[in-house]
Amino acid sequence: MTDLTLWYDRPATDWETQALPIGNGALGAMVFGGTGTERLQFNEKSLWTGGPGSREGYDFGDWTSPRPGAIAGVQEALDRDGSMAPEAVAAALGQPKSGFGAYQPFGDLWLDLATRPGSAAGYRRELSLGEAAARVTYTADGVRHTREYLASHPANVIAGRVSADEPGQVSFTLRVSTPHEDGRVGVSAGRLTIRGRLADNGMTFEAQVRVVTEGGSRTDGVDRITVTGADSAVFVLSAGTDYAPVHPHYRGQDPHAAVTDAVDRAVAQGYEALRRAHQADHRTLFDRVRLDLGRREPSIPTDRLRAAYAGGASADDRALETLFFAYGRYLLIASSRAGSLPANLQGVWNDSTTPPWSGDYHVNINLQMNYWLADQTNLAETAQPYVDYVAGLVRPGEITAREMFGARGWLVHNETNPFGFTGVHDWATSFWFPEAGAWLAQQLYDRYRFSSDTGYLRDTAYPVMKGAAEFWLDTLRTDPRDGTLVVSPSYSPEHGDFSAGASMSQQIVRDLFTNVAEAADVLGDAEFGGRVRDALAKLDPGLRIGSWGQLQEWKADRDDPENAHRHVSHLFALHPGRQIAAGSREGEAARVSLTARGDGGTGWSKAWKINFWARLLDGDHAHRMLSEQLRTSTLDNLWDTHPPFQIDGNFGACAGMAEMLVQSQHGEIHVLPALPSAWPTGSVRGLRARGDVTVDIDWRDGAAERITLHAGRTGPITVRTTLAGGCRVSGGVRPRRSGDTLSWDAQAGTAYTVSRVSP
Ligand code: FUC
Repeated sequence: MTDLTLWYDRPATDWETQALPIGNGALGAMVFGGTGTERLQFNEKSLWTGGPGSREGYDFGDWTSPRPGAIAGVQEALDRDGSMAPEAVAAALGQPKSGFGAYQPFGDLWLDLATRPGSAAGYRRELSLGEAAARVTYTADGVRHTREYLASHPANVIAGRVSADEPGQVSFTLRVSTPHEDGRVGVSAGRLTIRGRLADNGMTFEAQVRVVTEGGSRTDGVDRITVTGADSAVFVLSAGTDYAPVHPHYRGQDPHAAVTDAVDRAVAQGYEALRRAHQADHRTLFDRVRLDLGRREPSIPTDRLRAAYAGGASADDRALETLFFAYGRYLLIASSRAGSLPANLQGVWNDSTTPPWSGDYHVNINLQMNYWLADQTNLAETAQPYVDYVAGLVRPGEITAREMFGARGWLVHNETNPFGFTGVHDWATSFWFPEAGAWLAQQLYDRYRFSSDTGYLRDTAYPVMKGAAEFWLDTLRTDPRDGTLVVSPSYSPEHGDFSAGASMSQQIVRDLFTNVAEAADVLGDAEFGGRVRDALAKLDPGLRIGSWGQLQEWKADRDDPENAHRHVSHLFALHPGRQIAAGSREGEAARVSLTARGDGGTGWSKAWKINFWARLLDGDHAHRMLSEQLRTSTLDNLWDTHPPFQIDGNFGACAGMAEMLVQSQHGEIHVLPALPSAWPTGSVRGLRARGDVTVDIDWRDGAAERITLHAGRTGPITVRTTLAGGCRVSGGVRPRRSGDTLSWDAQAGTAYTVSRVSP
């Protein structure tokens, strides 16, 4: 089975650019596929330094001593002078990070193989996205060797099977290493255990590996297990820590019992049953969406496919784009499943004790981007860790709101960790971003817009959204320039000076208030809905058009048309917000700003620009950004690179490709809103639209031929499509037509097919 498979004709030597990722949300591994020594570098997502108990002392980023009047002082200076240098604001409001910590690698699992050096031929290393399995095969001295690895979510293990096409040919020594000085290894009865406590914060970690053989013999060493002359062998690994997502201590049970249980159950189940259950679980999610851009199976390995990619008309270019789309969904399934932390800057994969940006949760774009694809590409379940995590920020965020701002509600600033870090640090251009909480809450509401699940809205999303709104109701300030309500101090992420009322700040708060008001209507919270609407009426919407026709980044017109900064924050209202529609005055201004920023940027920046251009209904420019990302910000293993590797770009690009095919942010389902000329003919199955609708599309020569809408609930549906003029709709409905739109009242559980009527 080679469909949707990354494959290579040699082993990986480099972790970041070549090794292949498998994962089950909590556990992840990078497979190298060596022939002399095999390496699986592995992770467990809660293994973090920092937090409570950290040697440096942990303060949640909250001010260690009160600073009465500090924020007011900055606000007054901004009212007086209009702007302030980030360094000056950081000196007044920042504080050095203490005990923030970093995501840690767990260890490496090694298989020292008996293959004679230089003897391997016919080598293939692959990652099947459909099966969620990594494989290595080669022939040595006339024997075909095969290894397969998978990371099972239902069993919570990483498992591998080592086999050969002749009996008695499987021999290797399995050992484990860890970068953590107090990790101790022990072996007994075919079970290798590694256990310790992180020196920084005392977090307990444990991993176990059990080895089971068919034929041959197994020998336990002091710190390794040797298999000799077996027909095949299976290993099963599980790992855990005593982390718990509970404020304020963030510690729970010792991992020993759960790890032992997972490993023993998996061994008892047997590899075939484990594999079947894993694939059933994976396919339930992965198979919901299928994209066909007219691809053919490429005959060259994936690294060469990527190197040859030109963003042109070749079948290989379409194949790479299709693979990249599927890979985004695969990576989310592999790095974000219920019961664990959300995908961090590297998903779940990390080989460094000092990863870039601590491998943390950056919340001025990155964590949000990780989840843009979840609902759109029919993977709603994978966002559960995000929902739980954001809800878990409320408690510490309330303390930060009270102590720092004297406000009700909650907030989080620019970056956070698994230990409720909701306060500040002192890096001048990124320490201050109290809007992050509102932005995180936006996605909780959007999840409701996709699912129409009122129970979820009431019990989960609304309390978080309301708390975020309470914070802003208490802290917005009347702008002496024009009497509107503004955020102050306000900072457009990582760019320019501090001021009052930067566009992104205003747009995020407006989006939050709009969502809270809508939700309050649904849930009957009239009093709070009314308060929010009053504030909304006075709020500066952050949508000013400036002297060169641009959407202003700040309230004062100071945009530099030559500036190509990677953050394009002032276009929040275009995407992921919904306050700007293509074709409006603001939409045109957004286009001017985006054009000026250019097609460059880091990996995630390019991914965001795919989404922006798709929302501006410019499919060719969206595709040009996808091409830029594939040509210049994608590694041989198809990981996005900032540089270095950062997974947000994989997720953001996948979401952007979905935005090119279906949009639904403005109350109607827009089919093929931004189809590029490079994709003249194709089909997609299973994309989701807001209002609980699943969408299938076939298109030919750049136009839709057939659209099927699967209604999940009873209620009105409006579809915008070029088919509207000459089509028939199945399902016994007579749609109302208006220009390019068709509307009807849908019944839950019914599929409606819109198809072209030949003239
Ligand atoms: C934001 C970006 C950087 C980087 C970091 C992890 O701060 O501005 O480019 O992606 O997050």
